[in-house]
Amino acid sequence: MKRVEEAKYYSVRMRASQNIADQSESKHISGGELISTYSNIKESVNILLEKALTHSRGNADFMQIQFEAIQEPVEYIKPLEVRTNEVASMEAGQVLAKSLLEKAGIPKKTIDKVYENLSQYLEPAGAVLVDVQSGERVDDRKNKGIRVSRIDWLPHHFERWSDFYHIKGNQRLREALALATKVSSHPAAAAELCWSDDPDYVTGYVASKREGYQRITKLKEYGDERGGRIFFVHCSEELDSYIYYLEKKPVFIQWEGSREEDGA
Ligand code: WAQ
Ligand code: MG
Repeated sequence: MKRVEEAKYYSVRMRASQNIADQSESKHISGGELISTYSNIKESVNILLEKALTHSRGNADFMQIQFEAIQEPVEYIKPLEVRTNEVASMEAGQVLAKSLLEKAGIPKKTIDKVYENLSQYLEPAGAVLVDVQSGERVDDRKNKGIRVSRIDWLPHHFERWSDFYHIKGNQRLREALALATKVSSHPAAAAELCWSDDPDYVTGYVASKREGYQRITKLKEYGDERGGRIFFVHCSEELDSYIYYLEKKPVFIQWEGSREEDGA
């Protein structure tokens, strides 16, 4: 008898940037990463192309979209619980973010140290890894940071999830919740702090396995192009294997519905 072939998946990634006049550096415009089947590659490339071509950070001078076959076995995980915290101002949002980080187990002195270095941590096109205990940056990726890749929802699972919770299911939440779920699901993960570098999006979040995905409706002012991601990590765990997991391990977010939906 013929053996059933395991589905083959492809990691599809995009990055787009802009040259800054009179400077050798370039400005990060947009990045994106998803998982596709072979027959969906055209559509996946188009989603990423669309994301980068119509970006509030500006028009790109450079864009790269690539796909590669995934060899590693796929992991399936459930999305973090989501809570939306409404705040009246950016200041109130930042106070809440710090208290949620403390609730997630990050020592206050580590949080303070991160906020002292914040402006430099908001520069990379990826995430910055910080040791929970020392508050020091521990990745060596300088102005690039670590880009989490090979992450997506199973087809239709995000739509079902957002319908069920009556949450306006935007593309941004789709991507951010998937990413935060992957990042937090490893033993080395303690918590994540994030807000967008897009000037027109001010909602951010603090995420951890313990406290879930805590959206905060305002973490910066409209028009501000500074944003980023900070992953608080337990350095007692092997850092290299965590970084490998973030960049290379294929993860699908799977949502099968809640117990109530099943009528249980
Ligand atoms: N891996 C690591 N870092 C990333 C990645 C990635 N795949 N994608 C983005 N970043 C970092 C990078 O430094 C960006 O500058 C920064 O995060 C912000 O990325 O309503 O839209 O894609 O619940 O602009 C969160 C709230 C929105 C969503 C976050 O981030 C909601 C957002 P953006
Ligand atoms: Mg962005």
